[in-house]
Amino acid sequence: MKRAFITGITGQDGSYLAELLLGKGYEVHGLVRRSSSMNRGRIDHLHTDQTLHLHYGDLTDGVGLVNLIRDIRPDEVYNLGAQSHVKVSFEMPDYTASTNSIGTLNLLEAIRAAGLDCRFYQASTSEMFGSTPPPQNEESKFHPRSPYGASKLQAHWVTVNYREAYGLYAVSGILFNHESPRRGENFVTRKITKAVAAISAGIQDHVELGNLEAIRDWGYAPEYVEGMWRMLQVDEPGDYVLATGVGHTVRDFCEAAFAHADLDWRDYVQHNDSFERPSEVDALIGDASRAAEVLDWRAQTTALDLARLMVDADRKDVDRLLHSD
Ligand code: NDP
Ligand code: GDR
Repeated sequence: MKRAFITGITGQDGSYLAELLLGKGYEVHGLVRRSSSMNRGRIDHLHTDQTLHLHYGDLTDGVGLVNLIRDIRPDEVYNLGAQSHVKVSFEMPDYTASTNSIGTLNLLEAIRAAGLDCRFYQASTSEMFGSTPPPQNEESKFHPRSPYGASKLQAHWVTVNYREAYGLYAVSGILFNHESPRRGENFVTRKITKAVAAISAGIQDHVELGNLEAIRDWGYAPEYVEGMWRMLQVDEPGDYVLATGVGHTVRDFCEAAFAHADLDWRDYVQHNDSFERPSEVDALIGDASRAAEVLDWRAQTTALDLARLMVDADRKDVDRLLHSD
C-alpha cells in the first residue's frame, strides 16, 4: 500500500486529492491546523475511512514537520498548504512568505533529514507569471505581482533546486485557477455563485466586486488533482502547466452564473474599490501542451460549465438551509 502525506488537506484541492488517493488504495496522512473551531468541513465525509490519518501541525513549524515525516515515511508528499489568497497576501506579506516559502523549505528539509526516497509535489501557480502576457507555458518568464506570487516563486525555485542539488524526485505543478463547489467563499467564482443562489432565493439583494476586466483560465478542481497525481507517476520529475487554454473575464463568469438562474448580472453586481488589488494580474491563459503530451492530461470542464455547476451546487445548499426545520 502506498503512503501519501498531504499538507492543505482541509482545503479545496487537498480534499479532492485525499478522495482520489483513498480511492486508489493509498494510506493517506494529512496535516491539519489547530483551530478554535473545526476546519475539517471539506473532509468530514472521509472520517470513517480507516486509511485516513490526520496530524496536527503547521508549515511554519519546521521541527513538527521533521518529526511527522520521520514517523510517517511517506512515498509521496503533496505540498498544497498555503496562505492562498492573493489580496490577503498584501495585508499579511510576512505570514504569507513564512507559510508559502519557508514552509516549503521546511518540508523539503524534513524529507532530506529523514533520508527518504520519496516523491514531492509542489503547488505552484500561474500567479508566478504575473504580468507576462498569455499564453503562458513552462518556459514563460516569471514576473509575480503580489506577495503571494513572489512567495510561491521562491517555493518553486527551491523545489527545482532540491531536484538538482540532491536528486530528489520533486515536481512543480504550475496550475491555473481551478474551482469547484468546495472553493473558498472569498475567491471570485464562489463569491459570485453563492451570491446568485442567495439572490435568486430572495435572501440577498446585490454583490460587491472589484475588477471585472481581469482574465482568468478557470478549470475544474477534481480534474486538476488527477493531474497532480499523474505528475508523480512518470519516470522523470519535471514541471508542468495545467490549464484549460481558454480565458474569460470576471464579467463573463458573472454573466454566465446569473444567466443560469435567469437573472441579468447588471441588476445585481456593484463595484467596490476595496476588492481591487494594489497591483493586478491582468490576463492568465495557460498552454498545457506538455501535460497533454507527457501525462495524457487534458482539462474537460469549461469555465462557463463550471459557473453553472457551481450555481447549481450553491442553490441546493441555500434550499437545504431554508428548508432545514
Ligand atoms: P485553499 O485555500 O482551499 O487551502 C489551503 C490549505 O492550506 C488549507 O488546508 C489550509 O488550512 C492550509 N494552510 C494554510 N496555512 C497553513 C499553514 N501555515 N500550515 C499548514 N497548512 C496551512 O487552497 P486550494 O485548495 O485552492 O489550493 C491548494 C494549493 O494550490 C495552495 O497552495 C494554492 O496556493 C495552490 N494553487 C491553487 C490554485 C487554485 O486555483 N485553487 C491554483 C494554483 C495554485 P485551513 O483549512 O486550516 O485554513
Ligand atoms: P486569483 O483568484 O487572485 O486569481 O488567485 P481570485 O478568485 O481571488 O481573483 C480572480 C480575479 O477576480 C478579481 N476580482 C475579485 N477577486 C476576489 N477574490 N473578490 C472579489 O470581490 C473580486 N472582484 C474581482 C481579482 O482582482 C482577480 O483578478 C487564485 C488563488 O486560488 C491562488 O491561490 C492561485 O494561485 C491562483 O488563483 C491561480
